[in-house]
Amino acid sequence: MADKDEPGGPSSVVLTETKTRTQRPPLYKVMLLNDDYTPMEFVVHVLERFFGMSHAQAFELMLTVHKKGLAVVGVFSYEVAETKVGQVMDFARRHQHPLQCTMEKE
Ligand code: TYC
Repeated sequence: MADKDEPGGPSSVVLTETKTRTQRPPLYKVMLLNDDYTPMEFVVHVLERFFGMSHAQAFELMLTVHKKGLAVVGVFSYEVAETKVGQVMDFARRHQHPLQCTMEKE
């Protein structure tokens, strides 16, 4: 009974289709929120220190947050975004400023 192989039986051939779709890791926007109390120079310093911006870039972005209420200050992997948010919140708290930094999936 060699001709009576059932599909999926011992001598059937299984063809596996491999879809090569590249999985990009999700990215997260890190945002700074405006408030009425944190000094402008402190925010500029935060942007220089934790986001590697020049003084001019940092000053411009600080003004954007000041005028618009919030701005994206960088886009990172989950782990890096979480670290940046933690560093900024910690630094602001230690200096007793109410500066808020949050992250959101892009
Ligand atoms: N609005 C603040 C002030 O006038 C400055 C400021 C800018 C605070 C950006 C927070 O994320 C911020 N002193």
